[in-house]
Formats: sequence, structure tokens, C-alpha cells
Amino acid sequence: SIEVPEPAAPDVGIQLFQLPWTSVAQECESTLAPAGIAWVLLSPAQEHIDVDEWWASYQPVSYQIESRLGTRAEFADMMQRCTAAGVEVIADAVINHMTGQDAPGIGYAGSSYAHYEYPGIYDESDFHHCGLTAGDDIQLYKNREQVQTCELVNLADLDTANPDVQATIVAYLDDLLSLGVSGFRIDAAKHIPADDVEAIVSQLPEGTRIMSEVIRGAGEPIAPEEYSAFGEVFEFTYARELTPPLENGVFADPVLSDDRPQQVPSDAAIVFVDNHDTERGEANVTARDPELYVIANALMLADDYGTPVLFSGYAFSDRDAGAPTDADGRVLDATCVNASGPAEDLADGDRTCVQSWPAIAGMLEFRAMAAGTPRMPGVDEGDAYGFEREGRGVVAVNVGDDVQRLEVPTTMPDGAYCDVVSGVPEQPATADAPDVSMPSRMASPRSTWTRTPLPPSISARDGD
Ligand code: AAO
Repeated sequence: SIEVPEPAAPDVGIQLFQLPWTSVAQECESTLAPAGIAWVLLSPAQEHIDVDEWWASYQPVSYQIESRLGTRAEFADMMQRCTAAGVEVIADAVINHMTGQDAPGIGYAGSSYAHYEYPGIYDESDFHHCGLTAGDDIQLYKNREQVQTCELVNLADLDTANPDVQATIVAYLDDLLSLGVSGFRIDAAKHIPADDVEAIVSQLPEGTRIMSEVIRGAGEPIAPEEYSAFGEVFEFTYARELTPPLENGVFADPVLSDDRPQQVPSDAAIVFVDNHDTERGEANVTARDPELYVIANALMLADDYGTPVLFSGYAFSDRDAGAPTDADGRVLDATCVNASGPAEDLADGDRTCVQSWPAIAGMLEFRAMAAGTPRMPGVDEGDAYGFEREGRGVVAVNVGDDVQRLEVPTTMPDGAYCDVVSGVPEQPATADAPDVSMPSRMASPRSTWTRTPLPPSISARDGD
């Protein structure tokens, strides 16, 4: 008989983009914890400008936890429920800037503001006025001083070296920690000198998780490596290397024996197929193409590099369109409890519910079982590619339209194994269990896949 190893503790996160706190709480209990997702990345929680676009969240007006995603009480309730379910919460901290509004206004929770005036919080002297470019806006990413002292798309740029500004930011982050969050995504970290980010986060309790958003840009002086000394960083190169082969069918292994070139060391890397910016920008594989998207996520989850964060958003045809709201601008609750996989035609505003896709749940099980084992050299044949996590599992994908035979060398013991991606059941399909259906996770305990290998012939994805 085969010894079935203990699954590793979950490490994968999920970004629940523009999901209200009450829905996040529901997802923690109903989909994230059961699927073995370790942490959730929220959209920003602070008061923001009162406009319909999703990116209102990225224009802070005050640090009250009152936004169209929910009230402070709802945030606190979510924290209790997610924590009780064993899911950690990472808050999105917008601390580089305040609003990008030239005209004064009133924020979502009623606070008044002007571009450089946030009563009781900041005044004109707390902001950079770089004087280097027209309108003080960043024009050249190759110029460090512009990137870190001028304004990102007109957003009033905080002087984060100023001790008073630092103290205000630390108080806000401490407030979120007191509500139970485990750490922070540092939004637009590239635009805050790494020394300032470090000075701020070093004032937080030890163990606070820090994930800096520093988009790696060709020829730019500011690189993610400057920010990995005091935390993790989002490694944008990962998706840029992962997804082109899915479109052109030409696969090659990454460097397997050492650090990957152009990427931070594995333990500092948060990796992703897409996020809320890239699905509206540079990402060439997104939930709009569910088959390739599943393949991309499967390869990421099967990899031995970085800490993956999945992305769960909503369908849109206008890149600025916010999630559906009620008449008061409050984002509507949405649940993925009964979602069963990628839906064919999502209408604008429909949630993708990636956390409920059986293929994702299956690959999370694969990852838990493969943890700690090396990724072996891959093989490719036609449009198919696969590799082994030594002795524990084999991942194989086919990005073409035809059935492709692929032989992946493996040290796994002889036996019957299960395809956790497409859900080919361990037992031959019966009339009431067609072979395209995925056994539910309840019916398919973690040990199942170790007793049932991927079939050697990889069936074709449907033509599109
Ligand atoms: C909105 C309006 C603006 C208006 C502004 C103020 O759209 O017209 O001026 O309000 O009223 C989000 C939205 C923005 C929105 C903003 C505020 O995306 O549309 O502006 O909220 O409401 C840079 C930053 C990076 C940032 C990214 C969007 O470095 O930090 O721009 N991401 C975060 C959030 C994002 C948010 C903000 C920051 C602001 O995730 O959602 O904005 O809080 C290169 C550079 C990158 C640079 C991009 C910008 O990247 O390297 O650093 O990101 O350019 O396009 C290739 C290249 C790579 C290049 C990339 C671009 O891959 O290799 O170098 O393409 O995709």
C-alpha cells in the first residue's frame, strides 16, 4: 500500500476584488476555508472619494474604515468570522497618496477634503510638490526622483519621510491590526522610497506581513529587490513568463536549480496570473478565457516558486466600471457559494468566483500534497507540457485543440491516480456521473489524488 503524506498547511491567498466585507466573511466560511485558501487580500477599506468607478477605493479621503465595501462594524465582524474560519486577512494599504481631485469635495463617509487638505489629518505641508514636471505629475519612470516625489496620475503625494506623516500612517495601520488583519499590501510602494516604507512598517508589531506592490519595469531604476529586505513583493515578471507559452504553445522550463533570473528569491515573491490592474492592462490570460486561465492557475499552483495569490473579480466591458451598487453607492453583496466553475457568458458585474472553481480546488489539494518536493524538469510535446513534483504528483496541460499524448517521467508508485484539474473520477464514469464532472471536494478527500494518476493521454480543451 502507498503511504499518503500529510498535506502541508495552506499558503495560497486570494484577492477578492471589490467584494463587500459581509460577502468576504461569507466566502471565508463557505469557500475559502473549505478549499484550503490561507489568506484573503481585500480592496482598500478607508473612506474614499464618492465616485462610481472601482478606483475610487484608491483615492483616500480619511482613514475611517467606512467605504462602499462596508462599515467599520461590518469590517470587524468579517475579521472575526474569517479568523474563526482560519483565513487570514491582508488589507490593501493606500499610503502613498490621498486623492487626485483638483476640486474640493466630500468623501463617501462625509469627510470634506481638497487636493492637499484633509482636515485633522494632513495639510499642504505634508505633501510633495516636486516641481520637476508639468502639474507635478510623474512623466518618466526611468527617473527615480520623479517616481518618488512627483504625483502618480495626479494623486496628492504624501511626504512619507516626514515623521508626522509616518505617525499618521502607522496609527491607521495599527487600527487595522487591532481589528485583526495579519498584514498589508502596500499600494504603489514603488512611489514611496524603500527606506520610508521600512521606517513605517518597522513601527508595526513583529510578524506583520508586508507585501509591496512594485511593478518591475524594464530599464527602471526602482526594482522590487529594494523592498524585499523587509517583506514580500508582488513579482510581476512571473505572469509575464508564465502566460505567453499558453498562447503560442512553446514551453520551456524556468531555471529550476537556482533563483529565477529577473525574479526575487522564492520566499519573497507573491506570484499571480493577473490582478485588478493587469486584467485591465498587460495580462494576456485572464478569466475572460476560462480554459487558458485554469491552465495558467494550475501551472502556478503546481510550481515550487513563490506564494501564489489567486484573483477573483467581476466581468466588465468598461475598465473603469465599478462593481454593482445600490442607490447609495454601496457595493452589493455577492456570493460564490453555489458557483460551480467558469461560467460561459458573464454579464458585466457578474463575479468570476474563481474560489469556487473545482479545478482550482483540485490544484490547491495538489499543492498541499506536493509542498516541499522539487519541481522536476518538464517535457513538452506539441501543445502539451507537464512536469512532476518529485514523487507526489504530475501536472500536465494541453493548450491546443487536439488530443495530445504526453509522457511525463515520474518516480510516483504504480497505481490509479486522479486528474484533479478536469475532475476525471477515480472510478470509471457511470451514467449518473459523466466523466467531465468533478467529484465534490467532500466526496474526494485529500488523499484521493495520490492514489489515482493523471491519465497519460491529456484530453483536448474545447476549441474556441
Ligand atoms: C484615476 C484615473 C486617472 C486620474 C486619477 C486621479 O484613472 O486618470 O488621474 O484617478 O483622479 C487605480 C487606477 C487608476 C486610478 C487610481 C486612482 O488604476 O486608473 O486613477 O486608482 O483612483 C503605476 C504604479 C502602480 C499602480 C499602477 C496603476 O507604479 O503602483 O500605476 N498600481 C496601484 C493600484 C492601482 C491604483 C494605484 C496604484 C493608485 O494597483 O489600481 O490605480 O492607488 C509601468 C510602471 C508601473 C506603472 C505602470 C502604469 O508598468 O513600471 O510602475 O504602474 O507603468 O501604467 C509593461 C511594462 C511595465 C509597465 C506596464 C504597464 O509590462 O514592463 O513597466 O507594462 O502596465
